[in-house]
Amino acid sequence: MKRIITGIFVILLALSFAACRRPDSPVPADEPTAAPTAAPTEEPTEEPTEAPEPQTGVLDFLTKVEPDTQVSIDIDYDGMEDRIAFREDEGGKAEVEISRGADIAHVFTYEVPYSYGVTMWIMDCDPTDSRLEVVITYVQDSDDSSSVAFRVNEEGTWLDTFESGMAVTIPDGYLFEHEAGFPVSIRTEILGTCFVEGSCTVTADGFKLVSEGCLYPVTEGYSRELELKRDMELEIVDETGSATGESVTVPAGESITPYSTDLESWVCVKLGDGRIGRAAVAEATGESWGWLINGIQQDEYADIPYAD
Ligand SMILES: [Ca+2]
Ligand SMILES: [Ca+2]
Repeated sequence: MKRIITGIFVILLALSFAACRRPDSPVPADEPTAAPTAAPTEEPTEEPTEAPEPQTGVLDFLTKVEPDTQVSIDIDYDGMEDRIAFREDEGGKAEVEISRGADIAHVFTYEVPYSYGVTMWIMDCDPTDSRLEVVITYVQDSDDSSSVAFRVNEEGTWLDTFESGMAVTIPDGYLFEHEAGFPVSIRTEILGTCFVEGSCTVTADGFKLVSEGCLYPVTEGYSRELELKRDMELEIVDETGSATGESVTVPAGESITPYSTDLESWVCVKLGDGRIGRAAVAEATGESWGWLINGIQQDEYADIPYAD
């Protein structure tokens, strides 16, 4: 049933976009893949043949909305179309306006501060919760990214607004599966200022990471290697992040390369021999500032490259 409803959304959306979509606009990502969904099994199963096969290869609903577009879509599954207008003026100000079919007297608006690269998507982060999410991301004049998600509240009376400092980085043509989330880039100061890359979803409580951690980007011609000034204790983990039971002490003078982090409680680094070690991290509290690794200020371990 949900698939049928989603299908109806797509048709509605396609109709509403028909007049204004650019020819090169990406196709909504919820189209089924070319992979067959009911490939014959090698061996007969004991299940009755009329039993429905679990759907595979069907992607969840996600579509990009171009600026200066108005979309009609039912974002709260109440059977009434809602309208989402997305405007951007030449001065770099953008506005999102949502009027719900259930309450046309009250129009929800959100003003995006001066920014550039403002992008909007409508997506279904959880096919079971009778809600769609409207997500925008933008870059501020300071080059900091922000993202905002709008979602009809539990009571169905208004829209919840969730703001986040992460950047949503969904590429055109992205094949969205809600369980895997959508790609985001998040600034961290752990072992240096940089943007780590993870996957995120939007729940009734807002943005939530779904990836185990976020990976430090690998940039050609740029090394994040840090030479240790003091010994660092690490727990060796395998590629899935599971502890192997082995611990090492990387001595001062050797180098480590930041590999991944959950942005709050651990960081993994690559050792010279390719193994991955994990250390506990915590944000300093009280009078102190910065990040602690195994309870010690990270600057004591290495010269950490911070951005201004
Ligand atoms: Ca509605
Ligand atoms: Ca949903």
